[in-house]
Amino acid sequence: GAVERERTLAMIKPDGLSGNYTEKIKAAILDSGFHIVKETQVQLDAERASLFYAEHSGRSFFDSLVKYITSGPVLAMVLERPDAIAQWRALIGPTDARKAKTTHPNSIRAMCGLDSEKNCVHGSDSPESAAREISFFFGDGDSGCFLQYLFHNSED
Ligand code: DGI
Repeated sequence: GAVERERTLAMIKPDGLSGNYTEKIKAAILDSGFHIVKETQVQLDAERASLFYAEHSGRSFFDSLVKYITSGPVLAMVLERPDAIAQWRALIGPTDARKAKTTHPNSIRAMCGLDSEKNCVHGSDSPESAAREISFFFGDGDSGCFLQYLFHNSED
């Protein structure tokens, strides 16, 4: 029978974008059988970044993480294929890009990441976080919190 398709949220972080890795990363995505269903390039501010990484608030690296992720634009993408969440996590490799370079040399983080913070890409880690993170960037229809936020602010 047909394997059920699944969606995940991928994000190219500021160092990935500024290092001109976007085309290489997209080629790896398509070569691995994902479809890029939606994409949007946005500049997060500290408030939005803190919401996105809310589960890490209180960690020692939280302020540094927010600073990094707001240091330039990010490219958020909805990827689709069977088992997309696990397959995208496998393709990006471990959180620490230094480890990725030794244990997962063909991973995206090995290609363009630097360390455990500047690791150039994000991937949802569960169906629940995929749903939340897709909604964060793209909303349900026109009701995405990010779009609403932009719209709201543009009216001020
Ligand atoms: O899902 P991952 O991105 O692989 O990793 P995660 O959910 O544990 O952490 C989310 C992000 O937080 C990660 O991409 C970079 C940052 N981070 C995680 N662990 C550390 C970290 N940043 C620093 N500076 N040090 C850490 O130990």
